[in-house]
Amino acid sequence: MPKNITDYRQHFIDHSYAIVENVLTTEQAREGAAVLQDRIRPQCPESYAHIWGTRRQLKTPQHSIPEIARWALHPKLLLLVSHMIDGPFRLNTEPIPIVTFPGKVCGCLKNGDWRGHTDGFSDSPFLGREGRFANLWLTFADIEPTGGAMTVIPGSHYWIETAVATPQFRAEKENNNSYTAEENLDGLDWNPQEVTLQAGGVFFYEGQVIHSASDNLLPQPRLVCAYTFIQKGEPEEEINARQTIYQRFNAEHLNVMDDQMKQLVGLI
Ligand SMILES: O=C(O)CCC(=O)C(=O)O
Repeated sequence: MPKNITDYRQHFIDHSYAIVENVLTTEQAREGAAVLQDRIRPQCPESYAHIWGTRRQLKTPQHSIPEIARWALHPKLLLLVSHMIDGPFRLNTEPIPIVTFPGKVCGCLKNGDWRGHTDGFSDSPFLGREGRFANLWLTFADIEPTGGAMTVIPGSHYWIETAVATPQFRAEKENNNSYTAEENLDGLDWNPQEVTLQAGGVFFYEGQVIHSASDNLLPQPRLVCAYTFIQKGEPEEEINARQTIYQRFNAEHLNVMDDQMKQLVGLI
């Protein structure tokens, strides 16, 4: 990983993910970890797993953890976002706290059965979208190999962009958006990498990259929160965005936000 803060964006452009360590202090990460573990427990009804086995994420915006969401205001984190997004930006959706308990999720590299997906398909080229958003994941505990890390195929966002231009490929993957080592994915370097990092670090990723969560073979849970930032639009677009804020954020959370947080989400 590059050392210079401005180089993270280039790493992200080339590989579709970037890791930045030491954003929160160890103490801050520990505080966040305690809150997350208190609020998300196996089977707790405020969270769901869907097809993700032991990985549970809070049902947002019905639920929220304001103390965790508030890390979005951390000065180091905002500085990073300011290098990833051109011009003014705001936090766009209720942050999603996630706990991956030990167990099966989506296969793992060690067992050779990991499978990836993309978050749908974008109709605009990555290099045109880049600089307008930042999907940032903050970790409150070390993410070690085989510990439920997000796993990505670096650079595969460009391969996907080319591949989905073929209508047959697009139709197939819209029907079953899954990618495995056994498939004949012509020209794709199948080289999945676990996104491992220490407590207090963040990583960015782009939804068009082939990625997924993975099984957690370790005894400790993976503790993360996903934050989505986007570039601010023209004044009229921002006024329109304000009208939909209650669909994107938890209502009780909006009611207890201080002015700094209200500004970050675009409420004032
Ligand atoms: O939890 C993770 O690391 C990955 C989740 C994922 O694949 C997604 O949000 O699309």
